Amino acid sequence: MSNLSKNRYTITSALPYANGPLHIGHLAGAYIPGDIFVRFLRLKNKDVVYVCGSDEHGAAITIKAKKEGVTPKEIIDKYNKQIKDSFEEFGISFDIYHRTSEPIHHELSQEFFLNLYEKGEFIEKFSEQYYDEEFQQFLADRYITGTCPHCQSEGAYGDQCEKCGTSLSPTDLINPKSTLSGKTPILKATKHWYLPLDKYQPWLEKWLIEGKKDVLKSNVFGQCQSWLKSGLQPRSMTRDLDWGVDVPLAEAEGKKLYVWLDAPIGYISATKQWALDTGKNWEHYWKKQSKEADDSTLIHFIGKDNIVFHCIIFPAILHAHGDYILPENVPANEFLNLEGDKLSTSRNHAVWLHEYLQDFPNKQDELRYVLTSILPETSDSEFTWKDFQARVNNELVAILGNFVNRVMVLSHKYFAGEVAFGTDYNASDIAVFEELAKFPALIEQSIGNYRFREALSLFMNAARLGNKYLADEEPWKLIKEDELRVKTVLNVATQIVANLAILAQPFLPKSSNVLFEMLNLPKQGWEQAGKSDIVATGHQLGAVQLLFDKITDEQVDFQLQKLADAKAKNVKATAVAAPAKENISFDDFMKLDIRVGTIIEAEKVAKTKKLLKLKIDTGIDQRTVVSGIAEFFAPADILGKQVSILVNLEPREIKGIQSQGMILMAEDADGRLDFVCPTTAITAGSTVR
Ligand code: B3M
Ligand code: ZN
Repeated sequence: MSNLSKNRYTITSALPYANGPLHIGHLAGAYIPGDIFVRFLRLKNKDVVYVCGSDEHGAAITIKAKKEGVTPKEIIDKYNKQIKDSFEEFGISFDIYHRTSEPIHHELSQEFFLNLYEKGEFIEKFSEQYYDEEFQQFLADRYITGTCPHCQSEGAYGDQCEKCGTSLSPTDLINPKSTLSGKTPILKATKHWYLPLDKYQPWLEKWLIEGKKDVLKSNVFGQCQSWLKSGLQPRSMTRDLDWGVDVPLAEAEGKKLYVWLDAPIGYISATKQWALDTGKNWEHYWKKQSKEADDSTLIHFIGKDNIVFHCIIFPAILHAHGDYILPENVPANEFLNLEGDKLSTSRNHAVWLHEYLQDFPNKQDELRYVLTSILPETSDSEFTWKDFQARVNNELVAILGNFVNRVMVLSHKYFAGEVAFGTDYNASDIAVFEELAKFPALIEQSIGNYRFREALSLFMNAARLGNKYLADEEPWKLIKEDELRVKTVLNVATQIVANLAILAQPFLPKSSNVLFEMLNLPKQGWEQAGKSDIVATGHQLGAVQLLFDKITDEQVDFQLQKLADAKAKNVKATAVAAPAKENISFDDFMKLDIRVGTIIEAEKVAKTKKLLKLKIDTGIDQRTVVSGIAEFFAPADILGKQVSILVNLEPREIKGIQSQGMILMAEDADGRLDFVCPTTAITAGSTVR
């Protein structure tokens, strides 16, 4: 069952937060699938608009701004540009890449809110919420951290514990702290407008569970089912924040719309702007049409963390509004992993698109190809650089590139690039044409069902068919005795190249362009695909160009080293931030008797790597201490050094030596040790507090 029977399509890919660069996980989640689908629809001459843009509101933006010490506006301007450039480079063919900070978007979001408000859809509720007195700000979502009530781990956020995955609200947190001031917040009453998702639950069950059981991918359907099963709760559509779309009510001064209310409306405002720019009617793509006219088909491409917003919350909003079409499908992907580990922005475990483009300029299609081959369509999948290399070298170079190159080079060598006469097709030629003719429908079927990996492998099978044909016919051997047959073989092979040029368009847009250039043909639509007479006899081919070249071992090693460096750096950074221990009383602290002492003797403890035996003048006495610092300090270098020593630690026997006390050492993330010592000479026996 292919769902490509409609005439008009509204296609969206998730609006990325403009708070950081994109990585391969983003491409594999929402953008490559969306782009393949849209390119295919265009080839089929459908009326399609493909919209996206930056999501420029919410705590994701303001927290990043605070971290970098700049304004939110500077953050969104910087990353909007970077993200937009990356999309362009990879040929993600949006009709518009918009921004939710644009006035047209603020207006439309407010209109939506007011529409629901005037219908009385919202529940207005006062509730006690955490408030940072120093920053005079309510603490929504990620502005508050504390201990998770479920798994007891520190650093859970006000909306979610990332350790155990439980979704939380700020008042669930134990020992809550403001991420702004670090202080314990107070509770303060505030008013918010809630969307009664519980009220829409019966409608959602009918629309989603009954209506979309056979439409949604199973990973998507499963998530929806479990959300509905646990029962929907009213969800606040407003926030106490100073960044976002103003709530358009006099009594809501200083409040903003919840980012997940305004962001999906961004799809619509982007379409509006596109329509203004191109003289189209945006309502055809979003609003329910009259009985006679066809509704547009709305499809959201997203990653799996956005499923609830696109399958439940946004549809509920559209439904409550009433004038809008609902999504036909939400073909969300699962997650892409990298070299055996989750992709992570905070740990810098990622392949960043802007860095890839620097390291591999002109290899955009190669990454598109590999990511499409491993799209996490039904379960998580994994990118590794070795696999990237293997797929590029063994598939793109050795099969597709090799076939095209041979056809082109031989045609130029034997016939000066002319598709010479030769249509005296024999049985094997006809068999090849018959095979070739099957691909367009098969690929269409796969794309129509969001099986892009399958579609791509079908495309490669078409290239394999060509490669095999040429290897079987061996025109380079025939040329001496049967030039006419060679003409025919190269004619057949050239028709296959032309087919590949057409079939490649959804997947490998740059390479497809190069193929058409080499063929010296204008771009062809899908209706030409499968034919055996695309290139006319006597046609003059263009110059030979290289389609792909190999990825070297050095390139792979360089990328692996980069990931290893990031990991090493990250280990250090996170270890430094080890959480504080539990509080102790002042009396407890005063029990420690720490003095300044002087090292007067030092020697290695035999048969150990780490231990030094020290004699310390503590001002009280001279005593022996065994200390595990031998890897960092040579005995001769520390004689006379003043150190801090805990003198009332119970004596312990270490390697047969009575150790009377402990030298205080600082230890960094790598386990490197250094003394905690006075910076000027001070009398031995002075107390340390
Ligand atoms: N910006 C979340 C994300 O980037 C969010 C998507 C909005 S889609 C309307 O994952
Ligand atoms: Zn937890």
